[in-house]
Amino acid sequence: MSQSIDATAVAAAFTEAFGGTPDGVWAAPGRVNLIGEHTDYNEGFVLPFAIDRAAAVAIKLRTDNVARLRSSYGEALTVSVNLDTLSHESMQGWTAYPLGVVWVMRQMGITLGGFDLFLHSTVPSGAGLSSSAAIECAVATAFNELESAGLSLNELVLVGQRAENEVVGAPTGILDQSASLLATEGHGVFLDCRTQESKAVPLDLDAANLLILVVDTKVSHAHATGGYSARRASCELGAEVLGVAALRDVSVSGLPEAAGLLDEETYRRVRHIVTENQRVLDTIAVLGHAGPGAIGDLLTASHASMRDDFEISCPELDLAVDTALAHGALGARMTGGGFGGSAIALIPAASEATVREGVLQAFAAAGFTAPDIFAVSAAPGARRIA
Ligand code: GAF
Repeated sequence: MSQSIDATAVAAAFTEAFGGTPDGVWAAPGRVNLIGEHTDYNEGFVLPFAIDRAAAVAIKLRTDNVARLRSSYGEALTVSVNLDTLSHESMQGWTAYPLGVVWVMRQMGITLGGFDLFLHSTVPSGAGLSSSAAIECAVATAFNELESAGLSLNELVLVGQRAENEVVGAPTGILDQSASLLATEGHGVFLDCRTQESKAVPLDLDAANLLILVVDTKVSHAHATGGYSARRASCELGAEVLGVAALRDVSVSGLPEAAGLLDEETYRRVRHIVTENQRVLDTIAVLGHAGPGAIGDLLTASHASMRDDFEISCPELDLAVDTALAHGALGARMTGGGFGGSAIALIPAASEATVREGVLQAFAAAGFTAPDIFAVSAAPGARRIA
């Protein structure tokens, strides 16, 4: 199946589901986070880029307050809800993402009536590539335009984040929605999560004969439960004990003092965030003066920090990283929230087959499910495509 979104096919699927022609089709990409993991909710720095896999929604406004939703996921079932009686219980499964956005926009006082919506996505779900944020951002972009709501991109980021936090129930930061909405082709998004200031950073892998491979381990993760919120709680505890507003305010030179104030585990969580923030800044500096071929060690150090200090990796992610490095990757790390999902490897383009084969063989030898391995390039952010 092609991973690029065919707007005509999405519009045709809409027509088959609901009849009539949609008012438009909007797409928003998934993302790979190059570096800066779990730093977003600590008001720190991140450097993601959008990938060439996206969620697309075809939408037609209705004259009543009924929303009908259908997707190309699984069975062809239409979910129908009345927006005036929308409750958390009526927003279940994949519909929580589009309806969550609608719920937030209505809470903000934006007049938003009924609609028919068809969703098709090429972002694999549960792979740590922001399939949920892609849906939220496509829907938020669509209604911002359809209802002339006039929200800025940074405001749309917060709409998506609120949908995730308040409706889906995942206590996530702004990394994923920022990548999906602010990305530009061929660039990473260097984002200060405290101020929401962002800068497009050139990521010209082709010119350097490099590429980034994603290894989707197929180990599924969910951030609404378990480890993600526990890590967030550790960070908040660390900030409280250290007397700072957020861990962004602790520098690498402040770590020895922090060690004396925190229990051993909280200290390691804090050390990951503090050193990861510095690695993002170092990556920006190295990209600027030496280019992407020189950032490999920073990526690999980031993985070690997530594996040993933040403890959000898993055997499959570690194997993907170690095997890619053993087969010529310049750097490799898990990407996204962790506990499964995907790793990325920065490799010389000429090594693609070697790295791919090596990882496949290592997974087979370990008895792990075969991973999905594919190259990604820095794609544009959310936009209307028809
Ligand atoms: C997930 C979250 F949604 C992001 O906000 C971010 O915290 C990320 O994990 C870890 O960097 O993707």
